[in-house]
Amino acid sequence: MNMDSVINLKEFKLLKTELTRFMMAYKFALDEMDTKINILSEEFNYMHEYNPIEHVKSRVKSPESIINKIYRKGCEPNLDSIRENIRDIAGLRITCSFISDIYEISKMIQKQKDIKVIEYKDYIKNPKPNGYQSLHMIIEIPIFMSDREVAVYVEIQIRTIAMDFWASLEHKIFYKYNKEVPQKLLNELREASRMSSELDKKMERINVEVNHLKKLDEAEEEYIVIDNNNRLNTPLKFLEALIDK
Ligand code: 0O2
Repeated sequence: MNMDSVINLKEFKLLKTELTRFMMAYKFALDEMDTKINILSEEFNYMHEYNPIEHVKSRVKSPESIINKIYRKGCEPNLDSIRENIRDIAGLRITCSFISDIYEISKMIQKQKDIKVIEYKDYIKNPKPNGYQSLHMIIEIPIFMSDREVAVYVEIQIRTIAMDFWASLEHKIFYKYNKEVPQKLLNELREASRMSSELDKKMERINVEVNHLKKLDEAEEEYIVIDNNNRLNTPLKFLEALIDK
């Protein structure tokens, strides 16, 4: 038997194990983040009778996309360099109901002690030139394996339904379109982003006003309960009774 091929086979097996471990860490990081987001969502719902999270999507970047990015960024093709340079191998996208929910959820994530925020990009306050909006964070989270602990980067994108609608369609329209996009279309795209941002703001305003009305109703209901003990059902009857006395 050729000894060179035996060594190569051993090396190949080692490489395969290392590669599998490398990719598994990203899957585990996403499992951990999914659990964290589910806890936040359920607890928030229970405490505030309101769920700010519309839906959550997670994905591990495909080997093909990783290779394309290595090539695009010109980074060294070894695992350490890939880990350091390609920080969105694990990606989590959280779609929220309102803009304020985005910041609320982002703060809740940042406060967790095992999470380290590495990068924070606010494309809502500063949209990209094409109109893209989202809150991006690169976080680092520890994963405990059978014989080691590894710190894994996860990219978190938090956006509203309207921001997600715009980004999904923009991606669909321009995916694999490598030519220069005419200025007229770029302007229209930015305009669409501005319109969706207006819609977000309007929905948020309506929500704030309705919440205010709900609070007033609740206060009145409490008042009625107190009155019920005195057989007086509404503030008006209470006043009438006072005048009669
Ligand atoms: P995919 O397939 O979604 O993963 P990076 O290239 O990540 O090292 P960059 O470009 O500064 O550095 O990162 P940034 O700005 O945080 O954006 C990364 C991701 O945000 C992208 O990942 C997209 O998912 C999303 N994104 C950014 N800009 C746009 C945009 O103009 N339109 C849409 N639809 N999505 C955008 P990937 O790796 O490009 O793609």
